[in-house]
Amino acid sequence: MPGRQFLNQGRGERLLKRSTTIRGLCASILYLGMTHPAISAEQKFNMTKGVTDISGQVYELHMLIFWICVAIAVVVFGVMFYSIINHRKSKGAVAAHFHESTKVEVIWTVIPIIILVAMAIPATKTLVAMEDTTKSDLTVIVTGSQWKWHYSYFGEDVEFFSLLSTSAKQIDNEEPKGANYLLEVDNPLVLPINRKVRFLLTSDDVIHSWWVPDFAVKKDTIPGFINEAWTKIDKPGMYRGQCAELCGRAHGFMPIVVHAMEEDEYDQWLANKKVEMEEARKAAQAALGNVLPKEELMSIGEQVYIDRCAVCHQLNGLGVPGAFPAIKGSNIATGAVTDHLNIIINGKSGTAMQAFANQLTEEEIAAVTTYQRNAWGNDTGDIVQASDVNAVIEQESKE
Ligand code: HEC
Ligand SMILES: [Cu+2]
Repeated sequence: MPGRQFLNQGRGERLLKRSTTIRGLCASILYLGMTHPAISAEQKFNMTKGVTDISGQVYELHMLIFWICVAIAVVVFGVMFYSIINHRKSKGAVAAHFHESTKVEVIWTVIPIIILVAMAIPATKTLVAMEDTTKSDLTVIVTGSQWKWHYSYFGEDVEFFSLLSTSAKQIDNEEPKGANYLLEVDNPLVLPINRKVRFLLTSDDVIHSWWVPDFAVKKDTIPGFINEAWTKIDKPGMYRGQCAELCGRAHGFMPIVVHAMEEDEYDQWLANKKVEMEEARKAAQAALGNVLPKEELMSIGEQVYIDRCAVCHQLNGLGVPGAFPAIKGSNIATGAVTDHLNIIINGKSGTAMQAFANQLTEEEIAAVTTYQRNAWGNDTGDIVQASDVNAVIEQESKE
């Protein structure tokens, strides 16, 4: 039988030759993978190395395990295709008839165990390092909500919301899309480089996930829970990420932008921000006494509505049936002013209608309420001033 002969004849040499070819093949694939400009330069198809020590470790780990998988695949498929082709029936191959080989069983158990342990050691080391939030230099509380991020600098009295800043026109294909389409915000999170930043992450409504690939940070934000993560950025720059947990209708519209600055630049920014926030507080306080004409309330209100309410209630005030009620013709928006103010100030728990008392100034709430009561044919003629909003808030704090 020629097949049989082939198997026995010079088997050793052939296997040796075969293995050198396989080794050569592995080496050339490895070489290609690491040096080919299309693969190494662009990183277009691979994960990013990022800009932190941890993200570099995660990248190395990913590559290590990738190449182990490639090597295993080459060996396993090599043996498989070799056997299929060379021991085929048309060549007269006859199957060997043997059962149970303790030696083979031990080998195919021990080798994978060694490979798995070899992979688990570096993976565990990196994971433990990623979880170690101790010895941080500053803490930022990150809160997800539908559909924006809120950042609060722990112990610094600085906090703000960060909302998508891509215009509705770009989204509706009425304007050309910018370079950072859907990856740009009004207020980026500002962080210093070279300092360990601890994140405490939570949510106001549903589960979101704060993900910045360049930092290798991706953590769920869960209502009622606080998760932790940390980063230490090496290079100044703008780093972009997204919410990575399907969180409802505008899930794709809550990007993350981190502006990493030199340390002294950051300190200056923080100091300026504190002054700016103090001034905004004073201005809001002063505005409580303002009596604005209807036109001005309507125009401020329209802008607030477009920026903050239209994502749910829609520009035309018709809402989304089954999810978000229409404001046009709504009983609340055409009924008692205090009921209307109440739902905007306090939200409605258990629904996507959030409390806007801490998100908007009294003047903005007054303006948007006036707008909703007079736009789209609601025509109540009502004018709401900041002092009216303040009265409702004060009333509640007394109760
Ligand atoms: C994330 C989605 C979302 C956003 C943003 C939002 N709302 Fe709502 N709103 C809702 C939902 C959901 C309800 C219905 C709550 C319920 O079940 O009663 C609601 C109800 C209302 C109602 C009562 C309507 C009625 O007839 O029941 C008013 C008024 C209102 N919202 C005003 C606003 C204003 C003003 C803003 C912007 C400052 C705003 N909403 C932003 C989701 C949203
Ligand atoms: Cu989200």
